[in-house]
Amino acid sequence: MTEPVLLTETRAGVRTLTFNRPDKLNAANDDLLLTLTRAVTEADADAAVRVIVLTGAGRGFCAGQDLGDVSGRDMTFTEHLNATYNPLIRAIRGSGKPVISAVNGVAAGAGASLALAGDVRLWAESAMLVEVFSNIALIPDSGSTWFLPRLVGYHRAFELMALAEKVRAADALKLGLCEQVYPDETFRAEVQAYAERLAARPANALKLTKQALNAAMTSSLDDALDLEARLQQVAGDHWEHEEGVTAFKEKRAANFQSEAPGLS
Ligand code: T3D
Repeated sequence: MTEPVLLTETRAGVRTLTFNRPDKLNAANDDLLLTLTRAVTEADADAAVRVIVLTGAGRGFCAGQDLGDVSGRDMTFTEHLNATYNPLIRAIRGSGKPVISAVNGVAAGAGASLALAGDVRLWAESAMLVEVFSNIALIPDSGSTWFLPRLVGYHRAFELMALAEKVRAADALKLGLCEQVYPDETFRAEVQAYAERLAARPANALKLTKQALNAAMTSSLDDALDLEARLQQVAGDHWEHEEGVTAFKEKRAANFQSEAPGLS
């Protein structure tokens, strides 16, 4: 029996999607890309899921496009990106739920883009990111040209891309490519614990926060202020807000886990 390209597990509101082609450091073939995009979209629509985690099986996170899968392909590069990687990156960034890129090992090429695409990036100590595209004379894709300069500035991004320099965990933390680095031995448990902390937060408020932040990445201050004012009304009208204020007054922890009737 052939192994599934993607493993799915849900625990305590956390849906973990594990790329499962470990012999190739989880290099992406079309099956993985399309299955993953579907899985992110399904997780987004599933009320039982509050946080989505993307990670890799074995020692790699994702080595980018499976280079064994390209020759004889019946699509141009543009068609292929528009049919596979781009819908995936849009599904991740457009999800109303926090997405964690849990980078357990090497993240190369489009795998580096996936490592950067999460709302939260958690790395194992042995993880490494490489914008490897120029080694095969391609340009960075799957959002890397958008994510990386916003994190490290144009010039550092260009250098990392042009020289395909490897960024290891300690440097990634300094450069702002990840939020936390955990020991390899405890990495998966730490990711689950972090994800459960996020899952306990107010889901509607986080969805709106993500919407506002994503819009602000490309908007003027004026537009950001207008959008905040609109979305704050949506947050303020939601039961989560009432629960948060009541809990504060009653000096207890807020419970944002209820049925969440207003969530859509
Ligand atoms: O639409 C389009 O097609 C355009 C989209 C492009 C998106 C992209 O991602 S382009 C970039 C494609 N990715 C690469 O070029 C990365 C190639 N891999 C590497 O440079 C290195 O493998 C790594 C730096 C990622 C890791 O190096 P290392 O030394 O830790 O591992 P390794 O020994 O090179 O790899 C282990 C195995 O994984 C090996 O197989 P083997 O020899 O044990 O049978 C290797 O061939 C395989 N592997 C690694 N990356 C890929 C791969 N197999 C197929 N495709 C890969 N991308």
